[in-house]
Amino acid sequence: MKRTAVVTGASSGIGEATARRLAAEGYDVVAGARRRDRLDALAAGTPGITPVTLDVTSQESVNALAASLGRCDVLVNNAGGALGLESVADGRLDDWQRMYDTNVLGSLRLTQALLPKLVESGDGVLVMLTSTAGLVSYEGGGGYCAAKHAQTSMTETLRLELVGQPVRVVEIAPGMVKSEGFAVTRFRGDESAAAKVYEGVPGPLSADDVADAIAWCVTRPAHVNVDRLVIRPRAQAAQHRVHRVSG
Ligand code: 8X3
Repeated sequence: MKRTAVVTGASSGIGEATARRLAAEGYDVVAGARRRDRLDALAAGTPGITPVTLDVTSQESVNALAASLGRCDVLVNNAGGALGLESVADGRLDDWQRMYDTNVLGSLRLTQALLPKLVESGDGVLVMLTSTAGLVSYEGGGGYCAAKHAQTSMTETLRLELVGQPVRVVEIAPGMVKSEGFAVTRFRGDESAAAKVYEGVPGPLSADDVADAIAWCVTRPAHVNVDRLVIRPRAQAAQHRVHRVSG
């Protein structure tokens, strides 16, 4: 029986790359996201991927996904993202709410819905895509750092609560990843502001780099739990210490 992996936020960036990579590793991949047209294109070009319309902020949508699955061996909670770079003083409540709802509660909804199947698989792997923003704080990061810190804490708690059960809990915390959409969403569609994030950085990570790390973690033997994998480009020694070259 082939193992099944569910990947959320699979219509672009790290989620899409992870869906492709896990399919190449031999998993039946259930790729969930809201943008069905993009999922269909992904599935059409990659054998082993089943597209599922999924809104992680809707309990109904998450329940429907869970009910449709015969099994689940791997869950990659990737859906989420950043909105805005305002200071805490100027932060927009609706942005903070949205970031909490997608990054934290979205992961919680999927985890609660699929945990029984992960346990049942006998070797379940739950992967949480957090961020280095879940480990440190930075100016303008307010709502995103708060949400990612919450997700990091939830991941640690889960690992403690699940000890003794056949489920590994893996946290992947990427630093600077130049992926389609992340910075553009954060800057509310301003492409040139988004491009500046990566300006002069020799070799920011790609979505494929992160997918590679995820694939490595989930394909370790069942007794090996990679608790947290922090992955940054060589040019980013720390959140504020980024090497840039002028063009
Ligand atoms: C993305 C990393 O530095 O934009 O999760 O917070 S950062």
